[in-house]
Amino acid sequence: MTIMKGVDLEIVEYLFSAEKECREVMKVTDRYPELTFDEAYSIQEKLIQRREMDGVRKIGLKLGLTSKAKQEMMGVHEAIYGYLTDDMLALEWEPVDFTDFIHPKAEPEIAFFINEELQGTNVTAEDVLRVTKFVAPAIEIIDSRYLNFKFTLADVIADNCSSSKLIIGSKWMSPAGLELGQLGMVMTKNGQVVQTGSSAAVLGHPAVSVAWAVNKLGERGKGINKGDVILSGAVSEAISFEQNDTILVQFAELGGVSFSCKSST
Ligand code: OOG
Ligand code: MG
Repeated sequence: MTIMKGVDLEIVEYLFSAEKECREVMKVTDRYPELTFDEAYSIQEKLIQRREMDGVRKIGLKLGLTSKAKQEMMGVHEAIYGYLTDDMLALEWEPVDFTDFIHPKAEPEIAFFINEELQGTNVTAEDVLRVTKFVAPAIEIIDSRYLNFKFTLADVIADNCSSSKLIIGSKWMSPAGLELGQLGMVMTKNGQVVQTGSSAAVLGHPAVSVAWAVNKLGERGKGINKGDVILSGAVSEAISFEQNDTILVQFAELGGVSFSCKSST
C-alpha cells in the first residue's frame, strides 16, 4: 500500500460527493501521486459499495481504453473496467437532462447480455460468446468527475472509469451468425456525421475485450453473472454534446440507438 489506511475512504467520499453534486474536482493523483492501479481498483469497489448504500444496484460492467489509439493516447498497454448501476440506465425516448452532467461525452458501444455465470483467469472470447444471450447497439455517456476531463489511469479507475449513463437500442440479436468483430459504425450529431468506425477497434473483437475484463476480475476472485449487461468499450472517440443535441449511433446488422438532450428551459 502506498496510501495510508483510512485515506481510501476519504477518497471514496471525495469522488462520491463530486458525482452527487455534479462538481468537477482535482484528480486524486495530484494529492496522492503514488496511487497504484491495484489501490485504484479497491477505491472503485468501495465507491460502488458507497453508492449501493445510497440505494443503487449493480447491473453489470463496462470496459474502457480498449482501442490501441486510446491506449497510446494514455501511454498504457491495458484496458480498464468499471461497474454499471441501475441509476445509469437512460432511455431512448426520454431526453437526458444536461444539468445532470459536468462535461458529458457520448460514445458508440456494443452491449452484451450475459446469460450464465463466468469466472476464471483463462477465459476466452469463445467462452464469452457462449454465455452471451444477446448483443445490442448502445451509447455510453461518460462524464469524468475530474477537472477538464483530464486524469491518469489510476485516477480514472478510481472514478469508476468516468461512467455516467448508458442507452441500449431495441434490436437485440444472438451473437451467433453475426460478424461481431467487423461491424461498421456511423455516429451522427444533429444529423452530421461525427465519427465512423468498426467494432474491430475494440481489441480486435468486442468479445476479446469482455474476456479480458473477466480474466482481470478473476484475479480479484470475481466474475460476471447471469443478467449482467456489459459495455465492451468505445468503438470510436467520445463526442461532446450540449443542450438540444441529438446523438445517433448506427451499427451494420445491429441497427441504431439514439438519445436527445433536453433544452434548458
Ligand atoms: C474513460 C472511460 C472510457 C471507453 O469505452 O473507452 C470508456 C474515459 O475516457 O473517460 O468508457
Ligand atoms: Mg465506454
